[in-house]
Amino acid sequence: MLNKLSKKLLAVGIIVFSLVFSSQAAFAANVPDQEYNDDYYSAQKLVYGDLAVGKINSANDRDWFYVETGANDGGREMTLFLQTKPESSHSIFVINKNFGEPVPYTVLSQGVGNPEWVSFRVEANARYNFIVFKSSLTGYDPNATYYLNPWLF
Ligand SMILES: [Ca+2]
Repeated sequence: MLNKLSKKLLAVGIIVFSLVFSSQAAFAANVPDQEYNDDYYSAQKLVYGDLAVGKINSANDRDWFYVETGANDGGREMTLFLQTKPESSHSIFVINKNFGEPVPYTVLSQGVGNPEWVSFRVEANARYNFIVFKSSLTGYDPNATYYLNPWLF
């Protein structure tokens, strides 16, 4: 039986989950991982609020996604959330800007061997690349689904 605190935490969790996965921009969509998307040039485009849904099919698989910021987005905060199965946290992700410039970010939530929720400040008219791949620290399940969600505040 749930005590009062657990119920409260559960309620907060459900609200956060709903915010992350449903109250995004009206045009947000699910974007399935489509091979081949293993490099900069084959990266799949996302808009804020989209939910990329995919699998790391092999140890060498890379899934590239990107978003482009607009002219008025400079100084805004982007969050990037990567969810994998807790028992097989098989994916890590890196974030870079344009053709590979590093992006300093703050870890909001730490997963197994990798951050799962980060935030960073964006520049206007820039391309941010997100690369999901197998962690070298953990095993992975080629059938496990990951969810990747960029959001701009
Ligand atoms: Ca891929």
